[in-house]
Amino acid sequence: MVFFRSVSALSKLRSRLAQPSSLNGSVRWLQVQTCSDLDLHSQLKELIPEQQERLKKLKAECGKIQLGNITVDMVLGGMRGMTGLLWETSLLDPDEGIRFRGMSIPECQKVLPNATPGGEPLPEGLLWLLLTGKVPTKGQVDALSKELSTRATVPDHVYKAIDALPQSAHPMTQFATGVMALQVQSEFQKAYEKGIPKSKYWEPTYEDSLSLIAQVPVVAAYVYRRVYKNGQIIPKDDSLDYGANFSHMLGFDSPKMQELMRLYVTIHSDHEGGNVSAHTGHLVASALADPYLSFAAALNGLAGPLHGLANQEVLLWIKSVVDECGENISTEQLKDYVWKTLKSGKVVPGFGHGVLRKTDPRYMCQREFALKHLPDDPLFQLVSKLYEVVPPILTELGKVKNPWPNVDAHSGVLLNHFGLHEARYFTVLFGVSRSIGICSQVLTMSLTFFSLLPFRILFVFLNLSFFLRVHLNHYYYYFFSQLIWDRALGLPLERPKSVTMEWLENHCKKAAA
Ligand code: NMX
Ligand code: MLT
Repeated sequence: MVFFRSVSALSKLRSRLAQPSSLNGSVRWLQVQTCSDLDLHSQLKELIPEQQERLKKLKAECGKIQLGNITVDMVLGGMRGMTGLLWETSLLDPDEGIRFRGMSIPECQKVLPNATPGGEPLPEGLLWLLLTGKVPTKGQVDALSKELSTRATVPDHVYKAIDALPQSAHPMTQFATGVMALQVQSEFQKAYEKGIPKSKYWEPTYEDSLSLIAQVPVVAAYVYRRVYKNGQIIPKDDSLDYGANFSHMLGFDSPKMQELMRLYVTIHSDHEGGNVSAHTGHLVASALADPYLSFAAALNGLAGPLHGLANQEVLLWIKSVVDECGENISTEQLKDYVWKTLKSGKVVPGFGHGVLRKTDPRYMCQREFALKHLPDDPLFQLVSKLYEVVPPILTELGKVKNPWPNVDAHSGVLLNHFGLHEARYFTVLFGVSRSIGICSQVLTMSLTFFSLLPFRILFVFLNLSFFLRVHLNHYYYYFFSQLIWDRALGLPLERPKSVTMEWLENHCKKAAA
């Protein structure tokens, strides 16, 4: 059965490859195709040393090549435009938006396995893609779902740590506290204390990362039910995939909400390495802090209103528009409201970006979801109106580099439509999603898929149980996880140079002389 599903997924992929793409000529399609068609075992043998040697070669041959000039503006302007980080899992283009391992969001929607035909991608599939650079089969994704659900048991002390906070504490504070409490189980920390050699760092890092990804939805759902549903906790359902199970634990079992959650987690997972949360996670991990410590730090950055908290701010702001002007607000009234916000010294939440210079494709795919599932929702219609009204006003302001909407401009009204009305909770959903991207950068088990396929086929013919296949997956993840990115390549402590204003003034005087 798994074999046939694998074949059908591969032929689905091949037929996609045959279709004309707006991105013809791009190497990423070639990579996907090449890996599918080559002899798997020999490809594996080739790829292992290649991947391990790649960084060494890059350093040896290109180490002294310049990447650009650093200007005083860049130092004073939050390092905008300064290339200074290595981040393998995704890359952001200012005009096209994010690509996960080279694939745009529409491409991921087409080729990643889904729960229902033509439905949204399963986040486990994206996790596989981020980790390996390969499109997984449905069978592999199902096995990964099982793997994650077997790891999703949260120790009691975590709930107690959260319960020690007032119920009124911000959900992000409660969530980050829960993640910090999870750290007690860190395999990396234990192994380091026992003196594990550097060459083996990847093993406990992998262990921690998968457990963390598996457990954050449980912690997040606990926070939601504690704060908003009188502490009535809904246990996980091991028959469900990652997104559907998260939705279930929150208390939402409608198929459309499950689909929304799958899409939500997928698109919020990763946004290259320089955004505040990813960069923070990477920086903290560079000190050899374990994945729990690193991810908790990332969450604290995500909780800022210019970053992840913007999704909360957007829905609250939209509701303030409705409270003041009603749902049937005219375009002129809406313009006035936007100007009023700006004149009071606030930003218009959900618009603008540090890198993007066009509408965020994550906004666009949420818009498409809304057009398909909730076209008549009054708040969606207001969001659509804002798309017409806000960009010209921000442009008129003169200083905003990107007047277009970002991911946060849309997510709240979708959640609100399906009953998740509590805006203060929204950033927690963003946080759960980002565990996938941040941990994937720490892990790179590029070759697992190919290593497994011959064994899978053999086992299907031998009719061995699903249980056994899951455990073999586990074994092979371990075996090939020597490619854990940050650890296996020994990326160093991150420590850029800082200077004072006096230093800059003196430097500029000398440069002008
Ligand atoms: N409303 C009002 N003013 C804005 C906006 C906006 N949406 N976006 C940028 N500006 C202002 C910005 O505050 C700055 O003003 P000043 O010089 O007086 O300090 C000026 O325009 C230039 O900023 P940019 O270079 O265009 O943007 P920057 O890269 O500094 O900041 C954001 C990017 C995302 C922080 C900024 O656009 C913003 O505050 N947007 C609203 C908050 C938001 O939606 N954040 C979510 C981003 C996505 N995410 O999930 O993280
Ligand atoms: C993100 O998803 O992290 C945000 O869009 C912010 C960014 O990329 O800087």
